[in-house]
Amino acid sequence: MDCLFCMIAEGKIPSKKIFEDDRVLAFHDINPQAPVHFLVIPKKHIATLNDMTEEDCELVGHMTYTAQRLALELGCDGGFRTVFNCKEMGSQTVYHIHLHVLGQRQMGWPPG
Ligand code: IU
Repeated sequence: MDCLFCMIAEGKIPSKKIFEDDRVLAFHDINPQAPVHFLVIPKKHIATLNDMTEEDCELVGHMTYTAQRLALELGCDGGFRTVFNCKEMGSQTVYHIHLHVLGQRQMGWPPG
């Protein structure tokens, strides 16, 4: 499949891997926006959050739990930001869902 994050999940394109299991992969973002900035992706191809179905709920819950666990392992015990960008208006650029995890700096609100 012609999807960059599928190829990263399959190990065909290298990434700075943090964690992997049978369902998800976590790796450092190539263009970090915070001292800690990694992505959690499902191995299953889901293009956008709008393409998620009820059967994906457990998978997305596992992505969220993985994000929390790794954020704490990387020292973000004071808090961190998680973001799913969805489609053009949400600034999504890679069409394979990914949970951004940003930490180790003070976040602002509202986001840009
Ligand atoms: P977005 O939510 O789709 O805008 O985020 C895509 C992210 O994927 C963005 O932060 C990129 O820096 C990141 N990324 C990456 O880590 N490795 C890549 O090969 C590519 C994008 I292309």
